[in-house]
Amino acid sequence: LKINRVTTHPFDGQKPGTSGLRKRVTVFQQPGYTENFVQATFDAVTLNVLRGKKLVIGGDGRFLVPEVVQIIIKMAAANEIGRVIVGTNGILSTPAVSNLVRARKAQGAIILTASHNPGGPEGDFGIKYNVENGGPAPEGVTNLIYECSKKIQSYSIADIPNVDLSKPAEHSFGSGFAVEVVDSVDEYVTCMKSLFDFAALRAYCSDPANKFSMLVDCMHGVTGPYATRIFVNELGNASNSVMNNIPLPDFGGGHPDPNLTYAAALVEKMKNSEHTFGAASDGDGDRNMILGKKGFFVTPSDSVAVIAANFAHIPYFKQSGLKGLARSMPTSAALDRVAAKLNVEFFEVPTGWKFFGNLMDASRLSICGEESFGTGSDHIREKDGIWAMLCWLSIMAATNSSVEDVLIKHWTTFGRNYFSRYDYEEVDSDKANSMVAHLQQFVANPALLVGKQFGRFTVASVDDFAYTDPVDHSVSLHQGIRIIFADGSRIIYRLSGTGSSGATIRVYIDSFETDSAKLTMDAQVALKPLIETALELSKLTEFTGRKEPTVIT
Ligand code: VG1
Ligand code: CO
Repeated sequence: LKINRVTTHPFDGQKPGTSGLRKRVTVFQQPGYTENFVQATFDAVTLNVLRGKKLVIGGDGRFLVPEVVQIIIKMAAANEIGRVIVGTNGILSTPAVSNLVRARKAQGAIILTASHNPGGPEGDFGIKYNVENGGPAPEGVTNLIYECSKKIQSYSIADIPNVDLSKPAEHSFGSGFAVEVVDSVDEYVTCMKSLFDFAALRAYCSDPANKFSMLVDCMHGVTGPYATRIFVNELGNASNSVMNNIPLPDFGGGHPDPNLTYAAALVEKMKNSEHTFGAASDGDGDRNMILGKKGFFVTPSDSVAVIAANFAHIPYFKQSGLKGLARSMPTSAALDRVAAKLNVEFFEVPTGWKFFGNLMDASRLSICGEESFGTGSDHIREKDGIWAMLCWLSIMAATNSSVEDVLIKHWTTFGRNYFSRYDYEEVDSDKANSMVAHLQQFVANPALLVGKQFGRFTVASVDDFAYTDPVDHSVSLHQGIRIIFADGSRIIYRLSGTGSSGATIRVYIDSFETDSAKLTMDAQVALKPLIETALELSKLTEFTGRKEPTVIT
């Protein structure tokens, strides 16, 4: 192989955030920018981990994926990686990548996605490194990548032609380097079949007596081929059960984020039809939204709690048992109550899927979730949208209940955590930081708030969430400011780590209700007093000039 060593200079800000490096496409298009970050990644991990070994590459089909896959293949060859496993046309969902790493015993993966952020020439792009367990690289690795990016002087790239990724095939380049193009969907379907009873699901979906019909919105993201294969071909649902199922480089101009705002088209269709189950997934297929008849909305915090409470209806957990449960800190405390009832270990981790991996590897965690439409389990090391939909189908089939019935039964048993998140996007960074500084005074001096009464809520504690990993004992500080009330209700403030410009402020409200007369209120109505308190205490409007959030979920 002829290797070219190309002289380069460091770019500022190649620091991976909550989920990899995410920037505007135009930033990645600067000459050398993408190559630098890929080389920094290889510099951080190649010598001890990847040399002569296997690397999985896959992207969500967004603009720039085809070009960047070819660059990474050539750089992998130059950096002495032995084998690259890549999906057809460079396409793999994030959960499919995680599964492939594990199924094929690869040593790492590079995922090309900016998840739910818009794509296209004016949109976002991203590069994320995953490690041997199939999960996002822990902070120790991402910090090392950043350090390498600051010192880089050259990158290495092999002089080989572009590889034909249009169909599964093996391409050998001599000197120990090969590229294996695999079907994007096959291996993932095999995994799902090992977790769920497809025959029982097929029987449920197709029995007219159940009046079952589903609608899944793939939002022109990567899940189209996966959802079509599983829900239509395998489970026998009508071919129009899956919408927007052709992955497009710009997601059809949309914002592939499965929530009530951006998946409004699905919500409308559910309201105006008799579909009994609705779902949507994001650009890279790790997020999901679950809806019932007429668009009945299941919050992600409730979804993970319901799946955990009904674990025995899912063959994989029925066999392996439930090892433990976990949620990210801002996620509502609905899951906590399930863990207490089932008497299993429970963990509260910082935002971002990478914090669940160690617990799963240590066999202490089975099911986990985040309020940001992320649900998953230890079958892989990423959250998994299609898996969550299959869990819901399994629960509906086993209990012969509607989505709404499942939820109401859950709230009646456990009480209900009303939950909402307010996002203020593209806020001037200085303004966002002054608001955080203002809130920090309550952390420094909790006596300013503790004992104070806001309506029916009394402040019990104020802190800045810190986490010590129970497995490797690594410490993550400043993960969000929490105001916790005596009944367990909470207000949380944190800045996003996935935005591509300016700052995004997230305000999370979690309010616990046990009064059986108040279990089916509109969440915004139920939460109004606490939301007003959150805005008042943070002086958000004063600091940022924003009167309304950009998105409410
Ligand atoms: C957001 C969510 C977080 C999620 C992350 C990645 O991060 O809040 O829960 O893990 O996105 O999601 P932040 O730092 O912006 O709040 V995604 O689907 O990459 O895949
Ligand atoms: Co995603």
